Amino acid sequence: KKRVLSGVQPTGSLHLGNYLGAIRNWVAGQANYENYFCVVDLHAITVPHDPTVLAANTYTVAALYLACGIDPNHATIFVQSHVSAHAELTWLLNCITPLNWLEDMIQFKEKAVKQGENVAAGLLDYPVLMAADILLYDADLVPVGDDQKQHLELTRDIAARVNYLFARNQPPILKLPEPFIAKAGARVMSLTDGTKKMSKSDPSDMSRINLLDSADEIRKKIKRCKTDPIRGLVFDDPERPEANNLLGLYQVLTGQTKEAVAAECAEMGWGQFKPLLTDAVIATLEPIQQRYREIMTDLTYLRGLLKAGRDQAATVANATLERVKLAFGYALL
Ligand code: AQP
Repeated sequence: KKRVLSGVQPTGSLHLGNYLGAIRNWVAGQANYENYFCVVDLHAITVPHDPTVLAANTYTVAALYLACGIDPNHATIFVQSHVSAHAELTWLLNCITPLNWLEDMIQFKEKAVKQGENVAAGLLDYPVLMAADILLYDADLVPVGDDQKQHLELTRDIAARVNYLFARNQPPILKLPEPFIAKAGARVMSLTDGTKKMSKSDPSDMSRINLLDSADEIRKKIKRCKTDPIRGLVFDDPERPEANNLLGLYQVLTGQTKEAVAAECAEMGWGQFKPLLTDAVIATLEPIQQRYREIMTDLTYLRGLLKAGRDQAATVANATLERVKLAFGYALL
């Protein structure tokens, strides 16, 4: 079976973008692959973080993986900081990654602007840590949202550079992964600005639908979300990014084709459409929230699962780390 690796940061509430761009696709393909899904808590501290909530958020994300349908029989679920090979390989990769590759990353530029003068070196290094995550597991496929595509390309460049520097004309040391970006849901946009992606770090909670929002909150957010005064809702009009985003959401959530949604909504006004979208969101999130509450009533099960996940992940990761250290010329005992 091909191997899949992906992860989400425990930086705040997971939202519909994380679900539709990533987790839902992990669930859909899980039976066909050997899966590793991690909670990337080392990435979570690349922006200022609150130590009093990091652990709780880590359990929340792991529980949401299960609640969204990740099956522990098909997937190893673990926490990044529990497997020390991630940090170790990052250091080795840091030392062969040209600085200007990192300075060119769009996410770094966007997040660095928000941080002002307090940008941590770790933020620049975020994609190298992500490369280590992926390369440690010899992952074939990395299912992520569209916003991570550039980081995946960088991961391939870093792997190719290691192979070139230390295994020229020999079997490669690191495997180059393929991105796996589903078309529908790949980029869910903000509810308050259809040109920006839905994001955990947007200061306005009205900009996103969190997976744990109550039905009332969802209703309120969709009622107030940004629209336009035009009647008749259409996809792909660059002048109407909100219409495109909300129709796209409705399409993925109801599992319909784009053509069917376009036909259904061609004559609709927002007043008629918004309740339909609201119902579709609530119908998707209610069963997830129910399972989430069950998992969180007793953390014993989740902790046990994460321990087993750590042991399984470490076995694979340590073997790769040793291979890379040998190639770099380290003295191994
Ligand atoms: N708006 C989005 N549409 C589609 N996919 C998305 N993803 C994130 N936002 C969207 C995908 O979710 C996965 C996990 O993301 P992450 O938490 O590791 O980091 P992120 O991409 O930085 O997510 P956020 O919500 O935007 O967090 P902040 O605001 O903290 O940076 C990834 O596969 C991502 O593609």
